[in-house]
Amino acid sequence: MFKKILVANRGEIALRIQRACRELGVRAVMVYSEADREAKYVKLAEEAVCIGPAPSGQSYLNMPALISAAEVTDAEAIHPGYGFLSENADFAERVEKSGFTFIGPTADSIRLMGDKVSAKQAMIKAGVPCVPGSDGELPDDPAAIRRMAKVVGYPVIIKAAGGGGGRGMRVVHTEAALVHAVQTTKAEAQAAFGNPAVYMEKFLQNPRHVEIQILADQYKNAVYLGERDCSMQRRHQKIIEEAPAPGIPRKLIEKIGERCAAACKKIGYRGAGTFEFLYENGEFYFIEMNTRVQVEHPVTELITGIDIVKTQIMVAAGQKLPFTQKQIEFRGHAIECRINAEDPFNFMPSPGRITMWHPPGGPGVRVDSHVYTNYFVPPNYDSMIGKVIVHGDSRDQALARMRSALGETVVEGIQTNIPLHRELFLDANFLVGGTNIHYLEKWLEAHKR
Ligand code: MV4
Repeated sequence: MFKKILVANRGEIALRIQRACRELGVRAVMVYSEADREAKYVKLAEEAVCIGPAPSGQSYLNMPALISAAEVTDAEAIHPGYGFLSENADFAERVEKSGFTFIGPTADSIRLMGDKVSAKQAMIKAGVPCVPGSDGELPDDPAAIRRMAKVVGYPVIIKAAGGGGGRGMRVVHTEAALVHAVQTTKAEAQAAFGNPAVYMEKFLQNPRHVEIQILADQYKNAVYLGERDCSMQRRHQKIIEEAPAPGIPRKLIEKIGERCAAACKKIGYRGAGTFEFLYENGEFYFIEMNTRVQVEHPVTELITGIDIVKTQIMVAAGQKLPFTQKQIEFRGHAIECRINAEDPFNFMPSPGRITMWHPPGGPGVRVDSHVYTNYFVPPNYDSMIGKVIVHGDSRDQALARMRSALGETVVEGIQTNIPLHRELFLDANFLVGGTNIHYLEKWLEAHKR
């Protein structure tokens, strides 16, 4: 095991990684920008290094500053968390070339999955079901593009190979609009990602977003930890996630999970990862793979009892996965609410000083947050200030525990989205379960104020 790890992130995930290190007996070096001096995980740190001014380009995205921080503190490995440099293959490569271990997959795996065309081709080859569409990158020939769309069937969606997470996509309903849409998406993709390649898929109109968590070691052992339903989102920002996904047959999850684990073995994947699927009419369609730990990992931790962050560190240190697929059991139901410092109904960011922080507690309630009373939420970063995660024997019990938890949470001094969560946990359709990716935006439109 490593003696010392550098945590190259901020916020709740920095604290989460620090906690995993403590449990493993590993020293955690925290890094912070000038805006994060007062962060809880910096105060709790045995060692912390300031890496630059508030803007993330000069701090959390500053590769030389992070690598120097690892050098001066004699850290052996770097955990990138999520966001920032976590899926940057060049960073993973520079970390390794500088003699440190990148806590994540190899740079080659990150690169393979970062290009959505190569990711999809790898998944087709590995037997993971994908959305029907073009066989790889679209050609330039307009007639060839039109022929493809005819075969796929309208509506189609044009997606940038360099995109992902909702960036660089365009839906096309008619042949008349097709070629222009492809040209525009290519131009935008070139400007945004430096890569003009685009591909085509059948556009699924009302899917759910269901993802499979995997863990793999460097000895070709790989397991799936079940699924998460992340359909409750606005503008590609998830706000509620849960596991298991309501109403999806266990046998189908097992089949898709096995395929994901087999794909990991096939591509030599190491670490934690998530296969993102669209789920519609009883079928799974792979869209993207995330090669990092995700915000919503706790719901999977609560239903499996497995510590995903600890396992990431163990496999990065060269250990074997400490469990087999057969040993993994799924128990009960977990739900997460992301708590954001924002106006609950117009979503304007609401940074500032938290004058009162009273987190919820009780049986089956977990709070992952780096904030505290008198903490100043800086305006420079993502607005998420923490997560409330509940576990229950059944979905109904988890819902009741979340309602209770949201009821006792107090955040004063800034606005948060807690009032929105409180209303959603009374919404009849959400309570039934299985709402699709458009549900929240339609709900907000119908509940305008
Ligand atoms: C799609 C789709 C419908 N059909 N692909 C958006 C984020 C990116 N990961 C992929 N996305 C989508 N891809 C096909 N073929 C609809 C979306 C989509 C979406 C997906 C997941 C969660 C929220 C979403 C919101 C709008 C669109």
